[in-house]
Amino acid sequence: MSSSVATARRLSAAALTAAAVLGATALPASGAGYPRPDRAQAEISAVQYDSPGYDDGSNRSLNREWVEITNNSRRDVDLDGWTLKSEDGDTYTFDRYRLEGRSTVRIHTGFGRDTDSDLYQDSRDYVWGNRSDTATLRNDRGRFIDDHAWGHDRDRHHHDRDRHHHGGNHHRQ
Ligand SMILES: [Ca+2]
Repeated sequence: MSSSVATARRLSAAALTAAAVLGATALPASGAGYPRPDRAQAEISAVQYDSPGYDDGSNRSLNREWVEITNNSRRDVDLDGWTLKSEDGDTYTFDRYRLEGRSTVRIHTGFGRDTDSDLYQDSRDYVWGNRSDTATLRNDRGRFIDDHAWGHDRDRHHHDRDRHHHGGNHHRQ
């Protein structure tokens, strides 16, 4: 195919058009022949930290704290053995769960009955920090897939750096 494209460059405009059609026909085949099996296909798409309303510790409140993971590929992703971890080390391990292509699963903190779209950590306490935390997703081999940070974490690092370089800066909230 590449040799015919090279030849086409030396042909007339009419022949070029014909060659372009040929080239376009050949394109999908070469595109599909470029596999990326190790590409991360799942990501943390949303986090509802700080359950809406007063944190009374009820199961209802715990379940309104959640993390969502989205599979952006067309293929199912087997999440069995994958982990979702907080900065404190609270770890949820997926158990025999497949996330379908182009779909999202919500992992609630409290108790509940797992479905295809909703999973439950069955925790009696909040997992995600209201002020700051990082949710980290790793696969069953412990390989980093994605993380999602919020709150003061990055500010704090900057703050510490600022204090280090400028000899104290306590004005930031
Ligand atoms: Ca709250």
